[in-house]
Amino acid sequence: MAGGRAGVAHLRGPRLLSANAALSPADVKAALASEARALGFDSIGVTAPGVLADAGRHFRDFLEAGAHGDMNWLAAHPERRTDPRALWGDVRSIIMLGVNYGPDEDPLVILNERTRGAISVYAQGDDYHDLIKKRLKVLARWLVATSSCEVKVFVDTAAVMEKPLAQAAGVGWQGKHTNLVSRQFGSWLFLGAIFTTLELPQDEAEPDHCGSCRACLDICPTAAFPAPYKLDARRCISYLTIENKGPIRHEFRKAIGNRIYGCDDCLAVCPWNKFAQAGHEAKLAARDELRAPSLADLARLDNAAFRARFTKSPVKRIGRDRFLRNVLIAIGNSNDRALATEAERLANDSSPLVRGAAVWALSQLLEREEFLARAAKAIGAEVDEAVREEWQFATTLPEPQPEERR
Ligand code: B12
Ligand code: SF4
Ligand code: SF4
Repeated sequence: MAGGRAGVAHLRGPRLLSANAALSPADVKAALASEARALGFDSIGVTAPGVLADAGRHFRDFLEAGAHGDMNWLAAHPERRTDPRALWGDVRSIIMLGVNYGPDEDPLVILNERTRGAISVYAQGDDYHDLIKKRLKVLARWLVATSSCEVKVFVDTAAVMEKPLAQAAGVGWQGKHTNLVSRQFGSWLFLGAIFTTLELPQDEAEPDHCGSCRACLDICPTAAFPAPYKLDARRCISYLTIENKGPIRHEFRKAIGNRIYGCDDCLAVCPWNKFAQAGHEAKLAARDELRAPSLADLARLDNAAFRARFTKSPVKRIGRDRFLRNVLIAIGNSNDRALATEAERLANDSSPLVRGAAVWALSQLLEREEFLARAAKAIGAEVDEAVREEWQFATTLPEPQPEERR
């Protein structure tokens, strides 16, 4: 997942420990792998900093096409992202690590429960950034103490192309959905990186095992893949529900269904998941209250209740208003007339973002006559231009089919 916080730590070690002076690079690498596994990493591989030539070209094409949308932090410093040596001139080896977060149930089943919200698997437990960063630091300290090198650790938030680096390090391959797929863990690996001044033996890159499969491309609800291996982030529900700060574009609202934070469809459908196992990390495991939360309950969260409910969860990052915007889109897609009461209340919320989404939800749930009467009263009283436009636009929408309503 994406993020904007500083995700880097730099450690400088004491001089070579005499006990380890005789260790060869291959010995250090083997000991590093067992140390990593003891710390709970499920996958590890080593690559060199100069491996991103193709990935760098693709990244620049992605930016030129504007596929990053409003993620300006992703477009900043392309020279660093596409060449780790521009990020840190002393780097000699890159150690890529993976943590399995495989779900213990099929993430697609919840999509049929329209009065409940679907939170993507990665966000149902504690925030992986915190957990993985702590572990990376412990492992990096071990390496510093063992080999008198310098290190920097990264997880997600720095200008590092983690997926192509992990492929070059043999951890998996970038599938047609653009995520890293592992033969052992399927789509469900979080990634982290240790850059070091140490020369370590490199692993072989993992070849592509997608073959003629295109399951992930075909399942995408918003047609976010312009071609295999290419994502237009602006169409991806993960971007729309997490990164996108303003109102969600009308063309995507129906397709979002009940996905209120991220999306797992392309990951979940991958046939390589048949080899996956449920993650073993308790902190990343789904909290019961985040597996299938009721939309009615979520619609009642104020700021304090939102923060309490999502303590330590990645969901907390988007804040209550953006989250309620997502919940209201799901309410609009619920076909449950009873949920119109929640949308009615939120149409008077102090946040224009929430009011605007509530208008759309009402337009989907109320009988047309009732909605038009409600709109006629509300438009004049609304102080925010964007929300007024939501009301006006909603009056032009075709009436939802009555048989679709419960
Ligand atoms: C920006 C970002 C997003 C954006 C954009 C996603 C994207 N695919 O670029 C958004 C918000 C949409 C997003 C969503 C998700 N993200 Co995210 N995200 C990132 C981030 C910060 C940067 C990724 C990046 O550089 N994107 C830019 C594009 C251009 O790079 P790319 O995906 O590698 O693109 C390659 C392909 O397009 C390919 N390519 C392009 N053209 C062509 C042509 C040919 C012929 C070929 C062969 C290849 C090819 O080459 C490009 C370069 O390698 C990384 C962390 C990091 N620092 O790497 C996490 C990361 C990728 N996200 C992650 C996760 C878990 C997710 C979600 C699953 C979360 C969710 N459940 O909602 C979704 C998955 C959506 C998807 N299908 O990708 C994990 C993925 C782990 C893994 N196993 O791969 C990462 C690595 C975070 C982490 N540390 O674990 N994310
Ligand atoms: S995460 Fe969902 S919306 Fe995004 S590309 Fe995958 S299937 Fe499409
Ligand atoms: S679903 Fe098929 S095409 Fe997509 S990543 Fe998995 S194997 Fe590759």
